[in-house]
Amino acid sequence: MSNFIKTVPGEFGVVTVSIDRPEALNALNRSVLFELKLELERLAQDQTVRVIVLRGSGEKAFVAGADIKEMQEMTRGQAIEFSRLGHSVATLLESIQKVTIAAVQGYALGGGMELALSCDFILASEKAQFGLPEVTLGVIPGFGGTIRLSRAVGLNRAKELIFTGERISAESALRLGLVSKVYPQEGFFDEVMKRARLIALNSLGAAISAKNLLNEFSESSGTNQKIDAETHQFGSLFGVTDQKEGMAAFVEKRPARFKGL
Ligand code: DAK
Repeated sequence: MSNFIKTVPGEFGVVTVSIDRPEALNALNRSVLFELKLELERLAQDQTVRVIVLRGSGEKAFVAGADIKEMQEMTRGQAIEFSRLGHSVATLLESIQKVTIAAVQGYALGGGMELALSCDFILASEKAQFGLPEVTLGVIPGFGGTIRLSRAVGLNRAKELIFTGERISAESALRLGLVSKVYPQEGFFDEVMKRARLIALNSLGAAISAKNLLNEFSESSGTNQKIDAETHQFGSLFGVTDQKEGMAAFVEKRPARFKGL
C-alpha cells in the first residue's frame, strides 16, 4: 500500500504513476523515494505494462526537489544513503525495460528535474519550470544531475545552470534540448497520453532494444563510477557550514548568507 505513489492503468499498456504529496509540492523524502522504487520494480515485472508516464499530483509541481526539511538535519552518512536511494530510483527509470516519459507541469527542481532527466524523454506544459538550485542550498545535485544534465544539454550549459541555480521556462528548456515538446497547459495530459499511446502501439521489443543501445552508446564511460563520485561529493558537503546555512535559510524563508565553507 503506497501513501505517496498513485498508479492508474490506462489503455494499450500505458500506466500513469503520480507522485502524490501536493502539500509539499511533491518533494522527495525517503518514503516517497522508497515507495517510488518499489512501484517501479513492480511495474518492471508486469508484462502488460509498455509505457510509464511519470507526473506530479496537483497543478503546481512535478516535483520541487528533494525534501529540504528532511535533508537539513542529515549527517554525512545519512546524506550518502539518501543519495544512493535517489540514484537507485533514477537508474531504474533510465534502465527499466519499458518506455518512460516525464510529464512536467509546474516546478521540476533539484531532485525532481533529476528524476525527469532519468526518463526516456520529457514532455512539458507551457507553465513548467526547470532548475537545479542545489548550490543555493550549499550542496550539489545528488541524483545524477551532474551526469545526465550535461548529457542532455552539453557541458557548458550544464555548468551554467548548476552554478547559477536559476530556473528556466519550458520554452528555454525546449531550446536547450532538455525537453522534447511543450504543450498548452489546457489539455496537457491528453496530449501526453496521445504521445504515450503512439509509442505503446509500436513494437515494445524494438523500442526497448533501441533504448538499451541508445543508453549504452550515450555513456562515454563508467556511469557507476560517476554515480559513486557524485554521491561521495554530495555527502562531503553535509555537515559543513554552507549546507547548514543554505537549508536553514530555506526553512526560515530568508536569503542565505554563505561563508564559502
Ligand atoms: N522540500 C521541502 N519542502 C518543500 C520543498 C522542498 N524541496 N519545496 C517546497 N516545499 C514546501 C514549502 O516549504 C511549503 O511548505 P509550508 O511552508 O507550507 O509548510 C510548501 O511546500 C509550498 O511551497 P511554497 O510555499 O514555497 O510555494 P511557492 O509557490 O511560494 O514557491 C517554490 C514554490 C518551488 C519556488 C519554492 O517552494 C522553492 O523554492 N522550493 C525549493 C526548491 C528547491 O530548492 N529544490 C531543490 C531542493 S535540493 C543529493 C540528494 C539529493 C539532492 C542533492 C544531492 N545527494 C544525497 C548527493 C537534491 C537536492 C534537491 O533537490
